[in-house]
Amino acid sequence: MKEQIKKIVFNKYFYFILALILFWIKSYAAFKIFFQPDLENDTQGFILLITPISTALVFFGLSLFFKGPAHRVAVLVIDFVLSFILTANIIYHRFFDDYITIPDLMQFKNFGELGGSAKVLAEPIDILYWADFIILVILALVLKKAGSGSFKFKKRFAVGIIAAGIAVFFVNLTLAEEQRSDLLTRTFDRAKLVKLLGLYNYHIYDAVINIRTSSQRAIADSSDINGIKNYVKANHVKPSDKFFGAAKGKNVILVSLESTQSFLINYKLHGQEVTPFLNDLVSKSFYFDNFYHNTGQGKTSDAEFLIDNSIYPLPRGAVYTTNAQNEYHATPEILDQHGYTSVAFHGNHKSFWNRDIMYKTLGYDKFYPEKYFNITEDNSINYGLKDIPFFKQAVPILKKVQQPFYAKFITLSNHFPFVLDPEDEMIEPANTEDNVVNRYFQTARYEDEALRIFFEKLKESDLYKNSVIVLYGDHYGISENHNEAMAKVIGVDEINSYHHLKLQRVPLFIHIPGMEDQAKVMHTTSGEIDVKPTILHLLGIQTKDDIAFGADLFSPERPSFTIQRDGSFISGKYIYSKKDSTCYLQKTGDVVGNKQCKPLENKALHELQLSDKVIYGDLLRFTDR
Ligand code: GP9
Ligand code: MN
Repeated sequence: MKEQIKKIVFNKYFYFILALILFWIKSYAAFKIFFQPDLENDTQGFILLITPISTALVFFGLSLFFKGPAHRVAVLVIDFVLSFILTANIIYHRFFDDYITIPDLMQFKNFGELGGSAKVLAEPIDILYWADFIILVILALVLKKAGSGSFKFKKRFAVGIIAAGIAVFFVNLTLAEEQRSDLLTRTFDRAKLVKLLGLYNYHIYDAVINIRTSSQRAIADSSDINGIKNYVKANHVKPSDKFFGAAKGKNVILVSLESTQSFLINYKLHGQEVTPFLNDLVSKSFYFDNFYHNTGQGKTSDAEFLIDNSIYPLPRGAVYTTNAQNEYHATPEILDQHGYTSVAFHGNHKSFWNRDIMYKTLGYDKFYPEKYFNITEDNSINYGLKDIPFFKQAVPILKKVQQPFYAKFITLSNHFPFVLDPEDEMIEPANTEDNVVNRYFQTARYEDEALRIFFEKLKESDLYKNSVIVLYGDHYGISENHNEAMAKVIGVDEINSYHHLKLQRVPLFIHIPGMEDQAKVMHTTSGEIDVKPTILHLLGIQTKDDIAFGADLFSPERPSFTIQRDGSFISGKYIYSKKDSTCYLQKTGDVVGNKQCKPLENKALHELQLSDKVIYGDLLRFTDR
């Protein structure tokens, strides 16, 4: 018996296989016991089981290129590094409820500080995450003492093991993409990335993104900003005399209306209004009915980026995740110089869209994500806290924020797939063939009710009359996949690219208590890109030296024009679809020769290129404050 055990232990493959198995068990246990990601289905459970395997095969596979005892040393080094990464994340997660990112590591200027807090946060149980390493060290010493001789592995075997690891990774990736399409291009949430790719693959991904971002940054230099400055200056429009400073010193309350498109406003379903509160608000506000989103893959976060910076988000990926270390000159930072406090509220996890990090970069003083709210099974659905309890719980916090403030509220309930609990249904679903579209009206109706309650709560204190309230739809809610039903909804035979672009309109309300008598529906063609200079001008802050691509919505000089992230554009006269290269008359939808759209098409492309250059090159670091 003893001989048999000895034979197994002395087998040259034994140490390697043991390391693999122990590492796998440990990594899986760490997730099950410590990180506890919320698994929505069996596939996600299966993904969790296989993610450590790809890492183990690829990394431990490298040790197979070493001969004899050196192979065991290589296994130990690899296991040490992987265990270190795991424990570091566990300790970090204990405090931050998040995973480590590379820029995060860079921020700890001296490692002493890091070591200090790690000591406080480490717990005795963490030693268990080193159990495999300890076993492997002991075994290596025993084997050494027993004089296990020299051996080597076939190169083919080593390569085969690494290839198998890569194959498992691709299986993992395919399953992950099935769970969440565009996971890698759009990034979303670290918690989601780790859940679907595993901790180690996530770190590799994070490293690749960071290397790409910093190399783009490295090739830029200070002269690159000059052309952009000139362009922006040439396009700057003077603020309107009437509105400049009209809301000086007031608080700004910004509400991001999830997936809310303009066609909902004044729409009647089964003879009922879908958005009765907003419809009424139209008559008390400056309401922009030709206002478009300019977002790309970063959706809500792209909209937030546009609103605060008046710079376009990126053609692929979410600027909130790829370029959160850049220098910006966002509204919160500018308002800080005028004595404002900036805060943001959102009933979802803080790392979604990398908000926790990006908000600091943009100059928000405080972020109130999920953990500041009382969220239960009953008051949450889909992505998080329902809009009504969200506003109800947020207003008391807002009341304590030092005034004047710039406060952003990000709603959630009207999010795909538009699900509601029965008690929140306030209108019957629509009756198209498409249930997504049918339910959309119901979640929008619920959101409208939440806004009514929000205003009611604000009116209970002085906050209401001391604030300017800006409500904007963040991006479309109904994608092209639902064109058939949407054709019925908007009453056309078929949705062509003209209708599609018109459907990219989202509502914008600028509600200034005390100025209701001047309420007006404004028809200027515009977009999220224009909000920053508009707000700053209302507060009486000049923007002529700002690198901003938008133009004040109240300025009589502003051109009626806005761009879509794919290079399509909408102007007072034309609509151009980049996708099928068609030029339409804006008012009628009649197709006209492409020549007529060409000059503005070129302008749109040029403007997008300049804007992208600002972000890729991190060019705002070369401007003065
Ligand atoms: C998530 C929420 C939704 O926190 O903002 O983001 P979206 O999917 O609309 O971009
Ligand atoms: Mn959104």
